[in-house]
Amino acid sequence: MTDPLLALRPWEAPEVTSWGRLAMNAVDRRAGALSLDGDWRFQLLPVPDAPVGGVWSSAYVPGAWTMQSAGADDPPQYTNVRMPFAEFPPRSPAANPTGVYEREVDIPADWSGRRIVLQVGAAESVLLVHVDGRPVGISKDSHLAAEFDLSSVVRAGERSVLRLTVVKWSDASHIEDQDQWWHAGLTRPVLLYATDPLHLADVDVRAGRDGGLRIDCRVRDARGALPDGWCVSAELEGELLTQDREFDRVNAEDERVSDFLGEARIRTTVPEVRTWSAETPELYDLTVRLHRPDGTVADTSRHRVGFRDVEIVGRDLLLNGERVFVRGVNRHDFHPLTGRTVSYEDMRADLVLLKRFGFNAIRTAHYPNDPALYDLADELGLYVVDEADIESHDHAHEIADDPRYLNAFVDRVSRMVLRDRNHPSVVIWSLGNESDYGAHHDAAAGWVRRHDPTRPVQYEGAAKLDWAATDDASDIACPMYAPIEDCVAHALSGRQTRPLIQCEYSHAMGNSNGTLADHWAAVESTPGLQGGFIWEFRDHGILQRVSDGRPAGRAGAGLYGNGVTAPGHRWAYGGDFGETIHDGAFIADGVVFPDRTPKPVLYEHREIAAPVRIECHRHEGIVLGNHQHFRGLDWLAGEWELSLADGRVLTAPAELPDLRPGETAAVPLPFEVPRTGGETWLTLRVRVAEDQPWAPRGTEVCVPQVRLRGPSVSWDVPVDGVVRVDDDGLLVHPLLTAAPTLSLWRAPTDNDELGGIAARWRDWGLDTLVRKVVAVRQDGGRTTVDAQYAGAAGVVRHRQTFTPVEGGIRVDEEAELPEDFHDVARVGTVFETVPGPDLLEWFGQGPWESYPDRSAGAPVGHHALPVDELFTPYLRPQESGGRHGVRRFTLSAPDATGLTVELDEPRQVSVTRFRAEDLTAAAHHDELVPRPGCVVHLDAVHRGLGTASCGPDTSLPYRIPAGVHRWSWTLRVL
Ligand code: IPT
Repeated sequence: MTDPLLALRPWEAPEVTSWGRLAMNAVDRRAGALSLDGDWRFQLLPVPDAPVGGVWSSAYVPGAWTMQSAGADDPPQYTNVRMPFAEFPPRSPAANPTGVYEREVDIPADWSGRRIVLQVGAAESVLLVHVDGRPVGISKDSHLAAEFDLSSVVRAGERSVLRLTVVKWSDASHIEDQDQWWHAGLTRPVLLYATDPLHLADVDVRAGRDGGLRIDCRVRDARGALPDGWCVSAELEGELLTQDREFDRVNAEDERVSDFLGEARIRTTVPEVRTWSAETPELYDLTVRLHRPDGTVADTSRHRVGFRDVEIVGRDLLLNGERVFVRGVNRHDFHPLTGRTVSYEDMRADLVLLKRFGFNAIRTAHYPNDPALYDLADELGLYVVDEADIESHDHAHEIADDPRYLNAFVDRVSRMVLRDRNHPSVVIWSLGNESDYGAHHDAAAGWVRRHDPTRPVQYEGAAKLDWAATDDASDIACPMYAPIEDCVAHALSGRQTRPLIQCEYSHAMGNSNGTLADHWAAVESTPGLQGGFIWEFRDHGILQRVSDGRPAGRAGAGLYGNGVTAPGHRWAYGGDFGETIHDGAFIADGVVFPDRTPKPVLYEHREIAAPVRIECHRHEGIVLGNHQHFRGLDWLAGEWELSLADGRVLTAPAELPDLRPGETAAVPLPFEVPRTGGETWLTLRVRVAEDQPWAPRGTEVCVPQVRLRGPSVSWDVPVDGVVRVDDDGLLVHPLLTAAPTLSLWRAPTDNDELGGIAARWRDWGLDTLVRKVVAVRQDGGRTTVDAQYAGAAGVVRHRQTFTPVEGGIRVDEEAELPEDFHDVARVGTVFETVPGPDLLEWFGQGPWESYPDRSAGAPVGHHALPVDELFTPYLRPQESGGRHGVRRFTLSAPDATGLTVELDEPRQVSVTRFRAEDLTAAAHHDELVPRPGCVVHLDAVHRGLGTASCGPDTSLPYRIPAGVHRWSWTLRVL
């Protein structure tokens, strides 16, 4: 006999979103639940209706089988927009891996007479539930839990066989076409719980900044009509609130309420309430109890309540009446060992890191994240844009108005709202991502607006048609990757009708995020702009064993740290599991590496978001400002640091003034600024003064800096000496294995490649320039070498003049780029040193990597790092390791031999073990072989990074014009 669930063929029936599934609710069921996590019997079938009966292996729950040995025949696959199969919606491919999970469950004897519920945390993408061979239910919606009432199919004290069948591809896959790895399995915990037949069916808590608290409960009795005399009580921080005994009257007077549905309402006002915000995540413990007519407790639900208001006034989004800046990031549930399954500890670590780097908001791109994430956001203080699991990208237009999918859209949005509405962190509902705009969105927005008028709703696809519209499915204009100039123009146009907060901006793929500081300068100075969400949090590199190409697995062998993998492993991206349809390294576009090592951009972001800033005013001296929205500065401590060019560094404790948000004050410096010592910088190191939930005391929060004095020019006086060049006009020097030559090329960044810029450079022949010496002249001690560098697009003239100076050689360089070379990667010098030097010390910006358009977070100072730690191991090797604004540097070996270079002006410098061609040739970090010496670049100019892999290219001020470029440097032996 055909199984009725299979007979429905629910994997090709978009109208079927569930069967036998309980309504979503926000009742907390963790206490007393029976976890079913662990190893389950497992079979991977080729198609959903293949007979079960082969050999069982085992699979771990929660987990995706694509990441486990049981799923060796069905590895992960990465596609962005395109579907991994050719079938049109609602069809799925004939080959459709289907995982059958099975295990025995012993139903506790003391559950007799109780209502027994199965909760499946997440199943990707269609779930069929059977108990002892009997059909129980169906669910879709891969990132929300599904609950089924098992009371009639299991018996307390007896053993049952629970089978969860998960079909990988379905009609639902077409609306789960997010830019991420395709996985399949039971990716969140599975549990069983029991309640009294008389139970809380839902609890809805609303708490405002005026202390107003509103609790609405739905009550049901599984036996039928509700008994007379039940009531609900609530306890806030140990204090009992009014019990609602009004239900009978409500039932009697309100014809809409039947004997079968009880509604209890509790209203109170908490005096002198401590309000919740991302800066002040004040939470109150709330326990809601349902009492039987005899007063005993039938059901309990615990919540943590944050009192806060979200509202849109005019074109501003206000949190507790304040126009807050949204410093957000897009976050997927991702882990390099387990794929879509994330642990509480991992989520906490994600959020703690975000807080430490100045973020205050998360968009749960592009589906409701694991439930624990919202608890953590409440507790640590992060605003959440909660996004429904809808992205129909590849077939967006067909689906947005296909009536067969209407139910699925409303189902997914409403279930998310019903799950998450009690979280103070959730401030905005999002209808999904990249799904065109159709009637389904209006239907879903209508449901949300009616059901939860306390929060705005947003949908990028609706608002993009006209940012100034007032009648679509979005209360916020939330574009993606809009040039900041367009946002400013809109805010100044007089047409702005609603907040403008980019749902995605500044694409963090590889070495990227150029002009973040310029972007924020515009946001902070333009009323109407409030920020946005960087794309994205984490590189989705899966830890892969190179030997057999399989995911390394849960145990974590092969993790190393600092962003790189242990030998024999690599970070896999699209194509690395043998997929023929894939989108390569586009999956690696986070501000942290797969192992959560911060990328340099995070320091940039931290500084841009600094709660404390300093300025140097001619009359007032140093002025300090509190740039928070809600807090004073008492949770912070400071230390002044004065860096002089002559190498002196003075430090002194800083007294942070008592400033309210938005206030500034002049502050005295606790030391005299020396009159000598050259260029002088004042840095305020700001640290956490008392332990915060996200940072122990002493954690650095920001390092604002001002320049107190400019450089005093000291340039070398020529002395008699000898400079040797060979027949090709190349400098001969005992410490250099490759003489200084002109460099116009860099190993293309992901932005350079995907933005088409590298292709242009290759067309011009920048990567294969041929050098030819034209003339070598001696003039006194001075040697001038004229050379030409020929590429397909023309010839670059280059002159080097070598002058012996006290203890070394001064090199003056000049390059003339013809008009056709108007936008190159860099204009500068490259040379290579002998093996030995392994430490770089420099006076300039640092200590982390910085580039011309990403240098706001790297203060000027005296920095030192081992050469091997200067390089940033972006997943696909590319230009990296640069330091901006370098005035001089020393490269030394352990025996103190080495060289020092003094630059004429602050310049872009990089010291690595790799030539640009080494980086260009490698696809993964593990393929790189470090050279024994150092490859040193000194650039007169270096093209900014921009964000062209998705979004605007490097902005004009950071591009390199044609014409003449001049730079000078002095090389000395230590
Ligand atoms: C945008 C997507 O929303 C996001 O999921 C991701 O793919 C991002 O781009 C790029 O990494 S959509 C893009 C077509 C603008």
